[in-house]
Amino acid sequence: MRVTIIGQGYVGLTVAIEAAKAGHQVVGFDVNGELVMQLKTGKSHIEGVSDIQLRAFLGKGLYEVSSSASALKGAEVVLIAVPTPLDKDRNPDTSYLQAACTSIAENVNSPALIINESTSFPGTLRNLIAVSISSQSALEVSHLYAASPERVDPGNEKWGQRNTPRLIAGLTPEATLRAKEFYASFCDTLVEVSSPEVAEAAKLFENTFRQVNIALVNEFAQIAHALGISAREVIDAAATKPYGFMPFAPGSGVGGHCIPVDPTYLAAVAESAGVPATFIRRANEVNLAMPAYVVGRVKADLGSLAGKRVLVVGVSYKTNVADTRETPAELIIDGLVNEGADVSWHDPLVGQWRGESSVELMPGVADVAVVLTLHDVIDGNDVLTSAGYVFDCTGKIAGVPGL
Ligand code: SAJ
Repeated sequence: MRVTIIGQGYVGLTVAIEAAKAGHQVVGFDVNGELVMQLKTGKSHIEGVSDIQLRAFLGKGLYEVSSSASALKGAEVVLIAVPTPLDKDRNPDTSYLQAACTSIAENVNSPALIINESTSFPGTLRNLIAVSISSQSALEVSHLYAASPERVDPGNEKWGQRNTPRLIAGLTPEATLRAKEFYASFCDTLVEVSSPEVAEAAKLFENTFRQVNIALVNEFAQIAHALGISAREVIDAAATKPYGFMPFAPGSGVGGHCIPVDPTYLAAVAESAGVPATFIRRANEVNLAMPAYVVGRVKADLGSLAGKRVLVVGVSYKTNVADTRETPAELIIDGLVNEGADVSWHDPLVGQWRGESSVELMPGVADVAVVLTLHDVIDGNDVLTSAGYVFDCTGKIAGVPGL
């Protein structure tokens, strides 16, 4: 089938390649002209899609990419895989979804199956996407609508599109059927749920579950430190319980495009329905306060940080990825600078960030090293020799203070 995917980020490009592998004629549409030019040259920008794969499907004519919405014309299936971030006030920002609906309304002039993969609040497909497209469509075109929230974990070598169970529900039985037929071509396990709202809510709940448990372990880490107990040893001890427990690790905060964001979509829709989401909001606050806690712990150990050379090790939001979205490193570096420290950072996966370059990990390069993310390529011993004092948020460097 002719499949057009709106958004060629870590979700859209991943699904595009999987659909091309299944023999679909895939067109990727992205408003980012630079990204489109890069993809046209066969250069991937995400873990999990290699340049070789990209070039192979470009060469076979099974994948093409465009920055023009006219690429949507003639699509039989349109997948929406655009960002659903928070705005500057940390409220849900559905502007990318709205833009995608306008592109569809203006270009998809024959009946198509419209599937939303972007994470959003329950009711988005029914009350935002379907309404927006039909109200903007010049012609009376009756599309089918379904929701199937993305479950892409870039770089995860165990769970990919084929073996990760996929939730599916359409606004009509025919839409559900057509969506299942489409995904069956590259997903082994399809889980039909009773409505798109269930699928949308499940995605938010999956990640809110993760966020509140991370907040719990972050709060516990502060309690354990105050009691002079190793939080990680306690967590490991609790994890010996073979049932009813799932370990999480304390960290410098919660970054990425999912965990800091999705729970706020759930809280917002709860409050719009008149139900307070105090627990979810509080968990967000605990995680957002971790950068200040980390700076406070370093300052408590060293006294004034004024004039100290501080090296932050690992600025991406999690191990072995180069993504810096919502990374706690930003608040931690700003907090250290506010204390008068002379801050530099080392992250071989990121390289360039906020107009600065990663510095080399050299012996004695700093007075203080604060480890936020320890990629596999970073040797903990090199961190130990880089500074006289090391504070480790990852639990991977023995014998130094940390979380
Ligand atoms: N984090 C902790 N402690 C933990 C786990 C994570 O502090 O115990 C922090 C990480 O350092 C990071 C943030 O939370 O800053 C998010 O980490 P994550 O492991 O949840 O990674 P993400 O954001 O890539 O989450 C994605 C999600 N996948 C989808 O939404 C499809 C999430 O549901 C997955 O569980 C997660 O990947 C995964 O397991 O890799």
